Amino acid sequence: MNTLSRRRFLRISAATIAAAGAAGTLGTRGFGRISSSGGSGASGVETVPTFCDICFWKCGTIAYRRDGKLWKVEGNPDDPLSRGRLCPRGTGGVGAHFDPDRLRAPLIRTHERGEEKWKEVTWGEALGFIARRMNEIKAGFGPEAMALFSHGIGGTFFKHTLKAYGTQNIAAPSFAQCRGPREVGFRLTFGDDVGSPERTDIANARCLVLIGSHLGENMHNTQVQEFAEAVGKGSSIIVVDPRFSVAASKAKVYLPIKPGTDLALLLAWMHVIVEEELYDREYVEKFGFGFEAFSASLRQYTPEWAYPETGIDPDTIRETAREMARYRPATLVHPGRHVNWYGDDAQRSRAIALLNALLGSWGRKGGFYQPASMDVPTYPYPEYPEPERPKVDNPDHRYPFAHETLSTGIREATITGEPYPIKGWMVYGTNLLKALPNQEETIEAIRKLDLLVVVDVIPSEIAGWADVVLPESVYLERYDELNVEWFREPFVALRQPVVESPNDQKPNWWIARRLAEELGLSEYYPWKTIEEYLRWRVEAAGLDFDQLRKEGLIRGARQPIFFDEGVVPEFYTPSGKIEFYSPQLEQAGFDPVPRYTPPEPGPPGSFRLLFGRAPVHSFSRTQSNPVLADAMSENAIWVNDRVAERLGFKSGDRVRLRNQSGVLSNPIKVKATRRIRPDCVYMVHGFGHTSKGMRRAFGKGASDSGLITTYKTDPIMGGTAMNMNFVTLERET
Ligand SMILES: Nc1nc2c(c(=O)[nH]1)N[C@H]1C(S)=C(S)[C@@H](COP(=O)(O)OP(=O)(O)OC[C@H]3O[C@@H](n4cnc5c(=O)[nH]c(N)nc54)[C@H](O)[C@@H]3O)O[C@H]1N2
Ligand SMILES: Nc1nc2c(c(=O)[nH]1)N[C@H]1C(S)=C(S)[C@@H](COP(=O)(O)OP(=O)(O)OC[C@H]3O[C@@H](n4cnc5c(=O)[nH]c(N)nc54)[C@H](O)[C@@H]3O)O[C@H]1N2
Ligand code: SF4
Ligand SMILES: [Mo]
Repeated sequence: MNTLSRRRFLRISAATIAAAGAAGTLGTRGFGRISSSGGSGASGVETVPTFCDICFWKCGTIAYRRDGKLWKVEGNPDDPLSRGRLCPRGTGGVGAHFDPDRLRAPLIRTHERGEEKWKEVTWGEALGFIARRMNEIKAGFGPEAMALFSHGIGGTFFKHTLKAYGTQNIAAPSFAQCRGPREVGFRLTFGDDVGSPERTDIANARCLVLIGSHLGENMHNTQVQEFAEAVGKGSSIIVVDPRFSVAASKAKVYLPIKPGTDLALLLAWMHVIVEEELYDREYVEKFGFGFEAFSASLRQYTPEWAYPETGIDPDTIRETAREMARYRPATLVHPGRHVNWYGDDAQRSRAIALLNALLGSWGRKGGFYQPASMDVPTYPYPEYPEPERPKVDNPDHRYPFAHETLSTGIREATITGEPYPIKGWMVYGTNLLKALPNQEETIEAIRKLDLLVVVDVIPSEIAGWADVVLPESVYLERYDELNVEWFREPFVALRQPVVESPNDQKPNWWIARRLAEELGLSEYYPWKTIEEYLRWRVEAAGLDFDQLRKEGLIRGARQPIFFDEGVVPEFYTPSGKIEFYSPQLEQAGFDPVPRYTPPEPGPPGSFRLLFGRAPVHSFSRTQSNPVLADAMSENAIWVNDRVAERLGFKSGDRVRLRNQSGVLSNPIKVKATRRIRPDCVYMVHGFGHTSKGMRRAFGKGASDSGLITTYKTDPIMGGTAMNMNFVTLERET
C-alpha cells in the first residue's frame, strides 16, 4: 500500500523536529528520594533505572538492590508510562529473577519431540548445532524456509540475525491474534493505526465507551491510571460487556450485550446519531469522504432492529447515543486491543472508527491524539540480502489488508508446504501453544520441522517441543534495544541490568550475535558490546548516553498532539479524507460500509467460552512467577448463578469443560455469579499449564487455549477470531 510509506515518511520527519526541540530543552532531572544508577544509598541500598518486561507496556521502573541482591521494583516517577507506579504484575516482576523453575543452561533434545527430555550443553555446542541445521535448511530449501516468531522488544536482535541470514518470514502474535483487526479498521477509515501504547486520551474524555475493553483487569498501566482519573472527574462511562467487568462497576451505564453482536449496537448507535443529526457536522463536512452513501446504508439499522440481536432495548440505545453526542468531541469510543473475537473484527473495529469519526474525536482532546516520538537513528548495518521469494504467510494477498506478517499464515504454510516449505522455526518470547488458536495445528506444523529453537526464560509449553532450548536472562539482568515509543510526548528509555543472571542464562543480544557469528554473518554485528551499540544510537540522536544510563530515560519537548493545538489534520487514506464509505474495501470485494451478520450459535445447552485478563497475570508467562502465583494460583470458570443452580453447581465445585469438538479441559473451580450473562462462561487466559518443568503452575486451573479448537479467519486481514467455542460443564469427581 503506498499510503503506508507516505505515512511513515511524514511521521519520521515530524519526529526529527521533535528531537531537535528535545536536545535543546533537556535539563538535569533529579529523582528526589532515589539515588542514580548504581548509586549507593543508606544501608547498602542501590538503585538502577530500567523498564519493565512483564508485559509490552514497558513502564519505566526503578529497581532496588539491597546488599547486592535484587530487592524490589517501583515505578520511575519521571517516566510518562508508569508515572511512578507499576501495576501489580510489574511490582511482582522481581519474582521472574527468583523463579526456581527457570531454564538454567542450553538444552538439546534427546528423545522424541514433546517428551521434554534434553541434555544440558554448552552455548558453543547449542549454537553450533543450530547453525549447522540452519545452513542445511538454507542449502536444501532456501533461507526463506526459516521463520522467526517473536514477541516483544527482546526479539530485535533475533530479527536482525534472521534477516541477515535471508528470511523475512518474521511474525508476532500481536497482529493476527491481538490488535491487527483494530489497526486495519482504523487504517481503512483514518489512514492510520491506533498503535501501542494506544493514542487514546482517556484522561480527558468526558464520555468514555468501553466495548469489552476490561480496563482494571487489563492492567495496561497508563490507561488504567487515566481511566481512574476519568472516573474521578465524573466522566460519563458506558461499558458494553457480556460480563460485569471491573470497568462495568465504574460505569454510569452498563450494557450486558449478547456476545458477538457489538456491530449491531454500533450500527444502531450511528443510525441514531445520523438520524437525529447529532454528529459533528463541521468535522464530517471538512474531513469526511462518502458520507451520503454511508448514512444511506445506516437507515435500516434502527434501535428496534438491534434490540433482538443485542438484547439492549431501543430506549437505552437512543439514550446512550445521545450521551455520546452530548460530550463530543471529548467522547472516546475505545478501540479495544485484543479484538480477534468473531471473524468480522476488522469491520467491527471500522465501525468503532466510524462512530468516533461522527463524534469528531480523532485528533481532538478527550479522543485520539497524534503521537510523537524521538528521532533515534537506527544502527548502520550492512544491507540485508534480498529475499528471492515473497513472504510465505499471505500468498496472493489472500487477506488483502494484512499489513503485518500473519503468525497463523506461517503455521499454515509449514503444514501444507505451500506456497513453499518452511523447515525451521526460531521462537523468541512467545508461547505459541497458548497464543495461537488450535493447538493441534501448531503441533502438526512442529512435526514437519527440521529445526525448532525456543528462546525462553522458563520451560514453557512451546519449549517442551523444541530441539534446542536457549535460556535467556530475565529483563532485570540484561540490556535490550532502546524503547523509542510513539506516545503523548517523545522519550527514549533504556533497559539495563540490575543483577547478574544466576546460572548460564544469556541476554538476547548476546545469543543473536553469537548465532550470527556461527552462521558466518559477523559483518552484521560490527559492534562488540551492547553498550557500544546503544551508545552509538543515543549519541547519533544528539543525546547523552551516560545521562540515559543514570536516569533511565530522556524526555523530549512536548509536541502539539491535537488538531486544536496545531496538528495539521492529515488522513493517509487514498482519498486523503476520513473514509465513511471505503472504495478500497469495495474494490477488494468487501462491504464499503460495515454490514452486520449475526454470530453463529453453539450447540443447544452449551455456553460460549469467553476469556480475558486478571490484574496479576500476563498471558501464560507469569503463572510460575512465585510472587504472582501467590497472588493468584489458578483460574475459575464464571457461570451465571441461576444457570449454576439449574445445573446443580455452586461456587468452589470442580468441573471440567468439554468443547463442541469433544476436547476436555483440566479441572477448574466454578465461580457462580450474577456478573455474567446466562449464555456464556468466562475464564482468565494463561492457566492450565501442561509443561512438567513449570512445577508451580503445572495443572493449576484450566486452559482456554486448549479449548479454542475452532477459530474463524477475518477475510479482510487474516486475524484469527477465538470467541467461537462453546463448552458444557462436567462434574469432576
Ligand atoms: N487462548 C488465547 N490466546 C491468546 C490470547 C487469549 O487471551 N487467549 N491473547 C492473545 C493476545 S492479546 C496476545 S498479545 C498473545 C500473547 O502471546 P505471547 O506473547 O506468546 O504470550 P505468552 O503466552 O505469555 O508467552 C510468552 C512467552 O515468553 C516467555 N518469556 C517471558 N519473558 C521472557 C524473556 O525475557 N525472554 C524470553 N526469551 N522469553 C520470555 C514466557 O515464558 C512465555 O513462554 O496471545 C494471544 N493469544
Ligand atoms: N493484567 C493484564 N493486563 C493485560 C494483559 C495481560 O496479560 N494481563 N495483556 C495486554 C494485552 S496484549 C491485551 S491485547 C489486552 C487485552 O485486553 P482487552 O483488549 O481489554 O480485552 P479482551 O481480552 O479482548 O476482552 C476481554 C473482555 O471482553 C469481554 N467480551 C468477550 N466477548 C465479548 C463480546 O462479544 N462483546 C463485548 N462487548 N465484550 C466481550 C470479556 O467479557 C472481557 O471482559 O490486555 C492487556 N493488558
Ligand atoms: S503495565 Fe504492568 S506489567 Fe506491563 S510494563 Fe507496566 S508495570 Fe510492567
Ligand atoms: Mo495482546
